[in-house]
Amino acid sequence: MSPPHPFDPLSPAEIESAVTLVKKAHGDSLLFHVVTLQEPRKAAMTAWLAAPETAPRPARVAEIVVIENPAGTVYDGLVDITAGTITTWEKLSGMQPIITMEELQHVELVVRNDPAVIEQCVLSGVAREDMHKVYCDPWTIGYDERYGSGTRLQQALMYYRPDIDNTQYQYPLDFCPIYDGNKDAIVAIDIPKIRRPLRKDAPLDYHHLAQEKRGGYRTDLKPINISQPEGVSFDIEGNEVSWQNWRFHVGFNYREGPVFNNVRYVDNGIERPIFYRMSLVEMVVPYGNPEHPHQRKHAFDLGEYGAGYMSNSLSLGCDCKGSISYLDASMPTRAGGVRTIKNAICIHEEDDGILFKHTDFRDDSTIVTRARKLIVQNIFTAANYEYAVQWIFHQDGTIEPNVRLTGILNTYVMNPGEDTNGWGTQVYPGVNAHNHQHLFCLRINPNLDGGHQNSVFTSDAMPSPHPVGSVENFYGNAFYAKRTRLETPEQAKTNFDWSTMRTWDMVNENKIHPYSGKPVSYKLVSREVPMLLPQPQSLVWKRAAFARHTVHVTKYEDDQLYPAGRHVPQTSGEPSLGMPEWIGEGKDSIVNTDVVLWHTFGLTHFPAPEDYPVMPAEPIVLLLRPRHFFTNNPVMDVPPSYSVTPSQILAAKKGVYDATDKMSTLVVSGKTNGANGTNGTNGSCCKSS
Ligand code: ABN
Ligand code: CU
Repeated sequence: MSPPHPFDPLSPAEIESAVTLVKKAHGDSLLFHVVTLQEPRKAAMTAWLAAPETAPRPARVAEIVVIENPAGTVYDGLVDITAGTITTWEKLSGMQPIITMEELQHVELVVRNDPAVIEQCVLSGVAREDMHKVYCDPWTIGYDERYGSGTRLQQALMYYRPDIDNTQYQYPLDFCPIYDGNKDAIVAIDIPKIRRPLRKDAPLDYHHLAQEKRGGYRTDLKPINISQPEGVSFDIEGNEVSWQNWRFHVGFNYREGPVFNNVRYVDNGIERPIFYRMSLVEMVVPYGNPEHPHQRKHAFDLGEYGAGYMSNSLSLGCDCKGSISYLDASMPTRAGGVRTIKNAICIHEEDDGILFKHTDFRDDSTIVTRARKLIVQNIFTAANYEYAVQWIFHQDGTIEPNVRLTGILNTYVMNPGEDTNGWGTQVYPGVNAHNHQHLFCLRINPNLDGGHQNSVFTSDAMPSPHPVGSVENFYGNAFYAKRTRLETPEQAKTNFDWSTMRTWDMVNENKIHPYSGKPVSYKLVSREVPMLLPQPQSLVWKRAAFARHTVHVTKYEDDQLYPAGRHVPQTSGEPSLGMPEWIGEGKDSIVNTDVVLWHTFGLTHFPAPEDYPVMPAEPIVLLLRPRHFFTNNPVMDVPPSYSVTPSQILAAKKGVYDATDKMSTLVVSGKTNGANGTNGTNGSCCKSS
């Protein structure tokens, strides 16, 4: 069997051998929170990528994070799986590792059996014998100054479900138990000053049984299918994907979910590197209600829970439609076994509308070329929310990170007639959905055209500085793209600017485009970029330093992956971990060197009744676009649907290029007339036909 690609995630066998080594050396009762690939050091990896036959193959190394109970001691280690040795083993203090799904599920059992919680449930109006109808979403406590970081704490957001099929988030309970993972017990309950008893409003559910009772589903939808009768146009070998001119490796880990490495584009037969690594690395969801204990509600869904750990097993014809390939993902169980999420990533193609078109208005000579796209998707469920993360590769060299937010609002109970004080919305009787933000952090390490020496510029659309009537701008119409090179991490702390529609260019200044005279670049276009609303010096501001600006740029260092810190649960933000530590005074040069661009994007969510009981997906679209990268339009070789030249029009269309889709059908007054070509038209795209 050939060895794994150095970027491949750890296989089940590799996870098992790392765990076996650790257990042998440090005891059988450890709880495994992380067993994941430590990606090869970049220097070694780039050498291997350049000469896989001759350069040493990077070793397979596992990062390990365990908890040893009852003391709750945390250890961080590295295992060289190739050599069968533990190379580092470090005891941490004041750090809490990522939460596992097993911990979350366990807390619900503890909560249901805790006498003080039962008392509060009864006070709220839950019958004592109905504790099996009480549920909780155990969030890491975030940070609570009363407890600090030494003990492992979760806050249980409480709900009542009268019927197992009811929406969990409709009947929140008003108190919040605190669970201590080291003691395996509820150690406190936060009880609000104003009590809000359990509401009795009729449930509003979104599942099919409820919908059938409401009158059923709409009946005017005919099937719509993606059909690829001759198979797909992509190829996957292991985790290496090739599609059209794209080549990349898709990895996966517990935290980021999909990771893209060594992303390149074949340009006229030459493989041109674009990004060494690209992934979502963090997100924070701060909630905006200041009343205790809601001020504590802010989730780092990647750093605290892990997009990988929370990944859905995607299903054919449902999460993904058409001809689909899947990649599975393996991760440790807490006891040190292996859990495999089948179909954690799906890969497929879709039609993508018009790629380019032009018609000459004189004679209707025309060309129309349809686009298609390759979608690499992962969906994770962060308790109430679903995040469908799509990485969309376009034929023209554009990459489109695309996140769709759906699932269910996080909710809190309201009394009849209660004022939300503007911090939330009554989305259904008795259901208060608090204002919040979803702020994601994208990390990109460019290596444009093979050069690991890159720079980042802001690009601002600016009017000429010269006034109307001046020699330089007599008519006042002049405008231009002002490019500013970001010289240091401090200067690179930049924000979106609506007045200039700011974009950011990742640039290889050593490669100049022959026509434009500009360096090859990839432009980040992203316009859903809310400002972090928690104020400077607030807890979220301190913990989520990455979210203070739209873009940060740092000099590349191995292991600088997680901008809110390596271990996120219960960090106080004092000091702020991750990015601020790396940036320091921010005076290093980031010009023409190996740089990492960090981009925070997302949305501010003021809930509304349309979001209830389940939210229609809201998309956020980013673009990474080649600029001055290709000699000219790189997709002129994509076969058109139809092309006819002026001379061919004159020659009665002799020699037209006609690959019109014969499956397309003509619809007249809502009635399908049959396949194109059999419907009385000649099926060409040209309107004079
Ligand atoms: N959104 C916070 C969260 C995620 C997973 C599990 C619990 C809470
Ligand atoms: Cu939201």
